[in-house]
Amino acid sequence: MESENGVTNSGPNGSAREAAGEATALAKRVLAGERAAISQALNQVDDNRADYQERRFALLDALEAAPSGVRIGVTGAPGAGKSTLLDALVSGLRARGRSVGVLAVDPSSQRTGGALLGDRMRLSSSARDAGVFLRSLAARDQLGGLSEVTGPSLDVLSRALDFVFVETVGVGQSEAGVIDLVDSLVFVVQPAAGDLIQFMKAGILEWPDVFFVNKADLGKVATRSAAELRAGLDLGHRRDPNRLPPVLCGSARDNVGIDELIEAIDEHERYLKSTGQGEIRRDEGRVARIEQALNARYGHFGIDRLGDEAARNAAFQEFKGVSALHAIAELGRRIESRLAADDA
Ligand SMILES: Nc1nc2c(ncn2[C@@H]2O[C@H](COP(=O)(O)OP(=O)(O)OP(=O)(O)O)[C@@H](O)[C@H]2O)c(=O)[nH]1
Ligand SMILES: [Mg+2]
Repeated sequence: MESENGVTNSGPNGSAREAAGEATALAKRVLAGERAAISQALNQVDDNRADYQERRFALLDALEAAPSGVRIGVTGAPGAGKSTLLDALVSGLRARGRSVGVLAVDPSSQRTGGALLGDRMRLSSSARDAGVFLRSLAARDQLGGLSEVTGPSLDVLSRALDFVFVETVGVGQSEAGVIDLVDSLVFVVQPAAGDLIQFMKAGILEWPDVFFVNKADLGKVATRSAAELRAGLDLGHRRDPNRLPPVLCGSARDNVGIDELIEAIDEHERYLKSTGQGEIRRDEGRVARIEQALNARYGHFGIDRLGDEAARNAAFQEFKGVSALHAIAELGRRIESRLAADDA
C-alpha cells in the first residue's frame, strides 16, 4: 500500500515480516530526528485499529533498545504557568544546542481527528525551529488524566530528541500517571499563601524532583511560598528518601530563573545516572505501566491469572527488551487464554 507521501505502509493484511521491515526503516529515521518520520511514528502509535497492531508493536520494539533522551514531566495547578515556563525552557535548551520535544496533555480539548498542535502553548519563536517538536494530546478525562497513548508517544519522542517534556495539569493524584513515564518531575507552583497545607493534603510533596515557584515578579508572595515549601520538605515523605528537591523561584514570563532550572534538571539527571536510580526508575515505571494497563482491562482477577507476585514479576521481565505496549498485549493474551481455560 502506498500513502500520499510515497512511503509504503503495511496495510491491514501486511505480514508481520513486512511490518518489521518498515518499522526498522522508520525507526532509523526517527532516531536521526527526522521530523516527517517523528510525525508518522506518532500517528502510528496512536493508531488503535486492531489490523495495525503489528505495525505499532514493530515500531515501538525497534525503538525500545535505542538510547533515550531525558524525559521530564511538568506539572502544576491550572494557570500556574506551565506552558509559559516550557516556552522559556525550550528557548533556553535550544540556545544550548539541545533538541526538544513537548507533549501537552490538554484536558479541555476534544479530539478532532489529528493532534492539535500546541494550542495554548505559545512557543512562538520555537515553533518553526527544526530542533523543536510539539504535539498536543487530548486528555483522557476532564481532570487531565493521561490517555493511553501518552506513554508510547513519549517512547517515540524521547528516541528522537535530547529532551522531552510532558505538560499535565497536576493537582495531586494525577501525578501518579506521569511519574511512571518520566525521569524527572518538575512541579510549577502558583504562589499563594497557605499553599503548603494544600500540597501536603494532596500528597504532592513526595513526587517532584524540582520545584519551581513561578511568578516571582509578583513579589513577596512568591519568595514566601518558596520559603514555606523549603521548610516543609523532609526526607521522610519523599519518593526518593536520599535527596531533597531544590525549590527554585523565578518568573517564566520574564525569563528569570530559567538557567537555574535547566541546571537543576541537568543536576538531577546526573544524580539519576551516578546513583543508578535512573535505571531503577525506568524499570519500575515500565512495570507500573504494564500492570496498570492490564489492571484497567482485566481487573485484579485477571492479573491474578499471571500467578502470584513472583510469577507476575517474572512475566514482566520476560518481555524486557520489548516495548511496554507490546508486552501489555502479549500478557493480555495470556490472561485471556487462562480466563478462557478457567471457564471451560
Ligand atoms: N505574572 C506572571 N504571570 C505569569 C507568569 N507565567 C505565566 N503567567 C501567566 O499565567 C497565566 C497562565 O499561564 P500558562 O502558562 O497558560 O499556565 P498553565 O499552567 O500552562 O495553564 P494550564 O495549561 O491552563 O493549566 C497566563 O496569563 C500567563 O501569562 C509569570 O512568571 N508571571
Ligand atoms: Mg498549559
